[in-house]
Amino acid sequence: MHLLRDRGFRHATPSDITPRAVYRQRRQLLALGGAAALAGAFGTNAHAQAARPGKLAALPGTRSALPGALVMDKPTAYADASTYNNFYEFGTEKSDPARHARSLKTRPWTVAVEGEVKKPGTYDIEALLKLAPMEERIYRLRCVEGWSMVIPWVGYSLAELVRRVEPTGNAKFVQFVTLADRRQMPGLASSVLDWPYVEGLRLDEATHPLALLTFGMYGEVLPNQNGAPLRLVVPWKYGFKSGKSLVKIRFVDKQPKTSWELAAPDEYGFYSNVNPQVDHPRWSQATERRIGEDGLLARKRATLMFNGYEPQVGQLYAGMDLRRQF
Ligand SMILES: Nc1nc2c(c(=O)[nH]1)N[C@H]1C(S)=C(S)[C@@H](COP(=O)(O)O)O[C@H]1N2
Ligand SMILES: [Mo]
Repeated sequence: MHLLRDRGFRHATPSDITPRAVYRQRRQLLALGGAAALAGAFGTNAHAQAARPGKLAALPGTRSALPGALVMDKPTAYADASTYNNFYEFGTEKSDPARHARSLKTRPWTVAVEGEVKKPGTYDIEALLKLAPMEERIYRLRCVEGWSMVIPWVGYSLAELVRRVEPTGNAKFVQFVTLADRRQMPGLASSVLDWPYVEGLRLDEATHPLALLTFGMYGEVLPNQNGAPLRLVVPWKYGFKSGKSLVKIRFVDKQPKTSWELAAPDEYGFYSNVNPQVDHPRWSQATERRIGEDGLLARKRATLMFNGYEPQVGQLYAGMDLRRQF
């Protein structure tokens, strides 16, 4: 029995998602005209793309030199990455966050660091922006629902912050707590998840250099619907591990519960590593649709172990039974 169903909600399945993506693709083609669309489909790669959308404040980052940090796949169009979102605090439809997050107040903003650290405290967003040099990292992000995007994020390794707060020997896990404000977030009226949205990582996952504390995308500050003013991006895990609009980071000795585990423990485990060999109980995880590629060529991509980051992160899970610890 699925708790999500008890809550009157079932996470979207890949078959629910495709028609919307096809519709979006058609609309884009109409808007762009054939020639421009062809150039978009075949003419660029990740390293050629430089133009920023010009909608929000610039937030440049130096191209990352970290192995695996710049995937060569063509980046998803900004228009898609900023309008096809999961951010349940603003509603469960993909179009809800772009519509309802507009009014989210991202200043003033602080992040509390608590628990097993020698330097707990409250960090202001302006201080966090200056804590380490900003890098641009082009990551795949794959949602557990079976779609993926390629996004040029701007931020720095979460490890930079972790190092400065000095975890004690008891810190084994990190819990991430995101904003839950009923006055600003209409989705909190729904019981689809327990609020606030909480996520977690093992300390060694949190300090892996690919785990990105993220402040921007496409050379600008994050749009609210993508998790402004700061979020996590953990590229080798399903998208829901990447909590948006963080307000608290807590270092703990025991594995913390996460919102998705609490909602449906048989569907969502703590680790949630992208794994084409471990299906979701209601659908296969072997393939994925890249948003923006649907429709025209109707190409399905094979999902890669650890979302393609196996050379960098595989060692973290050596000796684990990833079917049991999914
Ligand atoms: N606070 C919060 N963070 C969240 C979510 C959410 O509902 N609330 N959804 C997650 C899911 S399911 C995905 S796939 C990614 C989507 O990030 P994007 O919209 O920037 O692509 O955000 C994750 N972070
Ligand atoms: Mo997701």
